[in-house]
Amino acid sequence: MRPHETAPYDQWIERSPEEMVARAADFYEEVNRRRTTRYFSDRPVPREVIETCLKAAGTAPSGANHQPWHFTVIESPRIKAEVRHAAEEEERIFYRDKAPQEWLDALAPLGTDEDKPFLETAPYLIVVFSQKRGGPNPGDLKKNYYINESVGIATGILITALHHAGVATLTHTPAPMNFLNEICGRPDSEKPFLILVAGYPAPDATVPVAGKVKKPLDQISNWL
Ligand code: IYR
Repeated sequence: MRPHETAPYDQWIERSPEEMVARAADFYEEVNRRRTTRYFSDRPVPREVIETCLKAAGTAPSGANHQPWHFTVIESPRIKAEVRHAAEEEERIFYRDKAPQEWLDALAPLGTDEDKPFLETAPYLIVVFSQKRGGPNPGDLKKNYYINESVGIATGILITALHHAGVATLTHTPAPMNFLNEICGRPDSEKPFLILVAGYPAPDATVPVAGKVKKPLDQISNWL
């Protein structure tokens, strides 16, 4: 191995097998209560919650530890309205013209459509960008690696951190999403990855029954 600076792994906490079993079960029970909803309340959520969850996302593993992500948090009602307007324009084209029937059929059980009021109602829109170039230090312009994998993992941690903190989310991916660079003032070297709508669910929020159906363990795994 080439010489590199090391430090003891001293933040690791050893757990007994019994504790591991219990913690795994507790965590499963908690994440299994997460649902994606399209109905949000406008009740405010403390900014510190979002900041801490973003810090959690920023701990994600990434290609060469380049951390190829950027999160723009939109709380301004004016800018949220701009995002809604642009997203609905794209979505109208998607639902009316672009989407093949097979895709529309796949979405039917989820009840999605071109109306995206949640983009204005929810207190925060977190726009996740992936970076083609960057590096661990400010100003780095090195090539990034495994960008989608890295940003996907960070986004997964962000969704889980928000859920754990008591914040509901909706992953929204208008296509194409280039309009987000302009609205968020991000460079062309960054690509919008998705919008995470975040806030309290509306008091009368619903979730599609089809979204509750998760494949059982024997359908998502095998052991050799
Ligand atoms: N972007 C569209 C369509 C859409 C696509 C998939 I795949 C979804 O899981 C949900 C929606 C929209 O946001 O409505």
